[in-house]
Amino acid sequence: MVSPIAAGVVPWPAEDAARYVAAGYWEGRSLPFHIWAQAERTPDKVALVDGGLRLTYAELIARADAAATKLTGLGLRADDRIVVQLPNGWEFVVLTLACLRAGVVPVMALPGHRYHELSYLAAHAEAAAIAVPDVLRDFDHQELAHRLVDEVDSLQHVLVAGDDLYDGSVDLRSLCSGAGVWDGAEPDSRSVAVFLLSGGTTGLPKLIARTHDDYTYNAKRSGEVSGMDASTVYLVSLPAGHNFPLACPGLLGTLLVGGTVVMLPSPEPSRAFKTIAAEGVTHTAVVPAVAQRWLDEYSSGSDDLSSLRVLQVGGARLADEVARKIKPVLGCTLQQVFGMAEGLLNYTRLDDPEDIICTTQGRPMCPDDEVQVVDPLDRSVPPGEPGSLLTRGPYTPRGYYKAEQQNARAFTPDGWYRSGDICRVVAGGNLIVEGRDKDMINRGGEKISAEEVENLTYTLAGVQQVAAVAMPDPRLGERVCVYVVPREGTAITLEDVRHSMEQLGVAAYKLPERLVLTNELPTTKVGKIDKAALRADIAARLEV
Ligand code: OOB
Repeated sequence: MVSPIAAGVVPWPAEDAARYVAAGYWEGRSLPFHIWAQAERTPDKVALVDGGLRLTYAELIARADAAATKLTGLGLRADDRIVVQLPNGWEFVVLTLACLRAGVVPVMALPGHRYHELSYLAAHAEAAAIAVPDVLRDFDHQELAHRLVDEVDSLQHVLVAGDDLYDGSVDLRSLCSGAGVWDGAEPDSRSVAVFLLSGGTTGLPKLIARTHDDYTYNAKRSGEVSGMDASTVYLVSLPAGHNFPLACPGLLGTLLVGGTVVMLPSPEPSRAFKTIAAEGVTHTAVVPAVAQRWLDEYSSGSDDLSSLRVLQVGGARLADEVARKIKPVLGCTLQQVFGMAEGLLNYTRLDDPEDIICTTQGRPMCPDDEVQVVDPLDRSVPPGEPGSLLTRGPYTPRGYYKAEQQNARAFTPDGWYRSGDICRVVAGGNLIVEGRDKDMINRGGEKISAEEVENLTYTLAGVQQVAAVAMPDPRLGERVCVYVVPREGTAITLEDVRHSMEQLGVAAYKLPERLVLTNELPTTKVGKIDKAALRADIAARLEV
């Protein structure tokens, strides 16, 4: 028999897998099996809303089945990969369901990604296809996708959601608009359902292989702790390919319980408020920077937000003062979510005391999530003390895809994932995120690897040494700052660094927003660059 576990995917040890099956977390069916079963129970219910388009469950699965068949017609087979970089819209949902149904694995790229990221992702995943919009915010995604086909050996098809198609592009809207019945095989439940991207502390993002068994549990259990049921109307306004709006519980969790998914291109406040009022949205997910904007811009009486029951906030630390305003201003229950594409999800529960909801980032959703808080030598710290969070569990894979070297660092020999987050465990097992010991910059929920920014900055001839650090920002939490030691006789400006990164086709959110020139970088006792000192330095400069 062919193993369902593709080369390069790190499986859970057999004894753990058996435990997860016995406990009922892994149900042994594919993710689409569960969604299609739900659709058959409520065929006439509205499943998906995008502007004026409303699709019932019957229509949605008929479209996804037809699209799955057409993907097969293009030559795509189970375990083939497709890089998906689509804006929030019905095409994203239909294509994702079609892929899941046919066992074709979507690689969830982010909207901001450009040549630098997409060429790497397509090559690393050996993707056979890429799905993009034609032009979005003045950027020609279709042109870039065709350039990638020329450069990446495995890449053959460009699927385009748009009006203005090049020769050789596949019309994604028409691919996703038919009605059909899929008669292919159901994907194995242990096979990969989606590839998510890691926030990344190394040069380029790593791929996280999430299986049908584990990702179904991820979405279903999240739906339970978020109080989802068939009456749920879930608004997607963060980029849909991110784990949070995709499956925590996100759009997949909503479809698993027979609710309605509403797609919006962005969380821009006035449109989000109008949509919540018009569609009777009950649940949505935002990052802290968006929660803050919603609080600032909502004035009671303008739009009726009374349908909103749960506002999930996660992706970066939510300040306690901001958390306390959510219920009084927006009238809904706050649910803090401390999650990661690597797996572990912590949620405050809807009926937790207000103090827990506003001052902690919640607790693991699964009884078999294992968490440990350790010191730099991996020894457990006393209860209540801060330390580095390690985790294992039924929806936390034991390694990144094809990344042996990084796996040796990011996972312990017995399979614990080193989250890189500094946490404290308080009463009731709730976690408070105090900081992190990974070299990452969290710009309003978008994760940027300091090492990647440094490597890119080193491509400038005048740079002798560089260190990228987070600088505090009132709106986004953090932004990227680079400290540069220039070579003698050269002048380097912020514009030089940004321009050179733009030329390399790097996503705009990673471009440094401040540059500090210096003669030398501080070092620690062991001779490493002292990033803590640099973070303190930039914070002090901003206060002046
Ligand atoms: C979510 O996932 P990723 O993979 O983009 O980022 C994970 C990292 C965590 O390790 C932590 O450093 C940070 O983002 N983070 C938080 C946080 N939620 C995530 N830091 C402090 N407080 C929080 N509430 O960001 C993600 C995935 C699923 C659901 C929600 C968020």
